[in-house]
Amino acid sequence: MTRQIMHIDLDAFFVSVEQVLNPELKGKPVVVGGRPDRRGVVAAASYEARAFGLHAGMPLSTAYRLCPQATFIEGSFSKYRDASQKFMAILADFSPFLEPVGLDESYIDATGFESIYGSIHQMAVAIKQQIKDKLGLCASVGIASCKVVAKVASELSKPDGLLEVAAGEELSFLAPLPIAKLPGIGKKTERILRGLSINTIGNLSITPLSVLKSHFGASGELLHRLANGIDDRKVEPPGAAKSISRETTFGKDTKDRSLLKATLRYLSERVGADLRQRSKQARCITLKLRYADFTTITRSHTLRLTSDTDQTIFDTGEKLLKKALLAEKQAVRLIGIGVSNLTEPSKQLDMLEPSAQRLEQLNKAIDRIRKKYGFTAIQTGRTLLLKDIFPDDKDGYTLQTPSLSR
Ligand code: DCP
Ligand code: CA
Repeated sequence: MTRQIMHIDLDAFFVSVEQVLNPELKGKPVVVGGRPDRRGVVAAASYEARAFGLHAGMPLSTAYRLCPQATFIEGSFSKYRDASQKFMAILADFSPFLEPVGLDESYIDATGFESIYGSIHQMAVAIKQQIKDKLGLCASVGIASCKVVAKVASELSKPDGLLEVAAGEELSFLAPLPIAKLPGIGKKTERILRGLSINTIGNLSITPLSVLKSHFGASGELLHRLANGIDDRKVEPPGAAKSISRETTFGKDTKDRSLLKATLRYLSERVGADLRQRSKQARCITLKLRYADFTTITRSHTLRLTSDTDQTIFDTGEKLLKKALLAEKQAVRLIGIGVSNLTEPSKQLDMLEPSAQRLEQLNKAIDRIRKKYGFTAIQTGRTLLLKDIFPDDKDGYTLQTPSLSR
């Protein structure tokens, strides 16, 4: 099956964050890195500054000589870290299959997401729009069947670009580009390749493997594969999950409290099972609701003591739900529940209480039975209601947004 990999990269990141904070700087040559009379290099240059030849890594003194009218800013990392976290959070709303790279770029494995967004192209448009709306930043997106081609595509599409390389077109897309465009080719590799009259990725793709191996050893093979648009590296979400959530969109917007509660109970059980499988406990529980008019709210509660039981997740979610429903009369389109602020399980005060111990044992027993006989083998009174609404199999109920509701 052909994969659909997306590479998303913010344009002129540090500079763009500064321009959002100080709109007077928009459309002007701006440099983040420091005052021009200081030693140091350009960290980021606006596209207007790049027109004068400025680029990252250039000494500030050279930058000033080429473009004295540019605004030079010291910059502060906390602003960029903050923007980066918000950027990644937006992406995480679109897909859990996310691999952040550095502060301002990320891969998404969007395979199969056509059914949700209409097409991967539309998904990319929606992502760009959210980043623009929520952060005021421009992102460029590349879409292709593998990471390397997606990355080259996003780079080539800049600024504010969107470029899709169709399956089968990888090689013809890469071939005319200069070798420096291939990720992983640094200054030194470029010099050696140019010395061999290998100037384009196409030249590189047809260079015998033996030649590349003799110059670059084992990495010669990787170069050869990447130049041919062959890249089976997976999109790898960062090791430890920071949060676990499940959500689903109803077939029809609803105000039915028992349906809302039953669905919340089911989603809580899925979250709880996942949490226990990862041997984690959560401190923060978040309810998410999207109303008929698409307004989306989240409501969180911080637990006094961390927990991994379905009951605590559901009870907390239910309280948040009750409050939210009192405050808003609209029908509900989507409901979700998540846990965050995850910690390793620890012996807690609560554990000295027999009732808490019983709860923990109960959850363990439920997990064991479900592992053996399937998720719906055990049902609490509340979720039984779902039986008449959703089809179920060994893996649980099939909700409306399958990729998010496992
Ligand atoms: N950065 C840095 N020093 C460098 C390169 C980059 O401090 N030599 C920082 C500043 C950039 C950020 O990392 O804003 C992201 O790097 P990118 O290479 O993605 O460059 P930009 O986002 O600035 O520009 P582009 O639009 O080309 O992605
Ligand atoms: Ca960038």
